[in-house]
Amino acid sequence: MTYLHSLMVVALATLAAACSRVPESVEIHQANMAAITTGASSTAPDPPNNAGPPTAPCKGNAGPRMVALSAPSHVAGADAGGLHYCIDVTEVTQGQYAEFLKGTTTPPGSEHPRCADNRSYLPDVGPSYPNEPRNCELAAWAPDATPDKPVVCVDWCDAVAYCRWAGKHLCGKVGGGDLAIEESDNPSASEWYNACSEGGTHAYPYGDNYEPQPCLGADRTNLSHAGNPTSAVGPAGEHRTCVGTAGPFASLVDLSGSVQEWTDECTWHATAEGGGWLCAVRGGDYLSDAAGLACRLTNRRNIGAASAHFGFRCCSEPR
Ligand SMILES: [Ca+2]
Repeated sequence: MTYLHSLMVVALATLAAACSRVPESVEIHQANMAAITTGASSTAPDPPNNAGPPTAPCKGNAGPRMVALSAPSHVAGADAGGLHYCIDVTEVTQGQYAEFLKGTTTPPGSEHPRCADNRSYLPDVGPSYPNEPRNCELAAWAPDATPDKPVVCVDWCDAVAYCRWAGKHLCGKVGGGDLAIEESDNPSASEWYNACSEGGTHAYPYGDNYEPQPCLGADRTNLSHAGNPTSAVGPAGEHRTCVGTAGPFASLVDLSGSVQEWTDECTWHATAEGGGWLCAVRGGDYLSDAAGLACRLTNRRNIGAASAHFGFRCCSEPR
């Protein structure tokens, strides 16, 4: 009996030890899954700017994590707390855009009344032919090799379609809808400008005066990637110095620099041929100078333009 009893004690102790390890192993498994899901390696320096539950306080079901912001109200009699909305903490990545390409059921051309000419959501990459000019090298779109890099070479309509698919909208007017481009530097009106300028209080996300290091512009590119500037743009959200100064603004990365960002801030441009829509691409990119990297609007392009310098992020409403 004594021997059997001892055996049972040992067996129970072993069982208890095994049980106590179960939660630990589940935790490790979940951590691994998170790393796989986000494309992060175990040695990556704090990737969660683009990871985790995508939209906890915000509408949306795909894409970068979001934070909720308030925009100042300059309208007499309006709520002193301003209007609230949500914005992606990083530019949309190639991996996220690839999910959209697989999942969307909206035919190109039907995503927005301005986009009837859009024939494809694919980034505009590949070799150029006389009747089929391309704007970007093949390497600019490599969702399997570089899933965490910002998607580029997408036009305004592609960006609109992605944000709609994700349950969000291309950043535009605070309170909803598109914004007249003339209002694009009004923090009470522009979701993107309010986010970049911290409610209109800064010229750059990090302060009033340009600095070469916090954000990825020409100065930082030349310092870190001399001779090979096209390799300068790394994973979205890696420039943890390129953020706002306080509160949720301090979670927003790369509004200045990295890649320029399409917004729903457009104007009709009449020409002899009939005209077209020009839309804002904001914040400058990895080759921009101090002026181009500012939060105020400095660039606008044809709605169908795609470039290795142009990406985007989305906005949405609080849940
Ligand atoms: Ca940017």
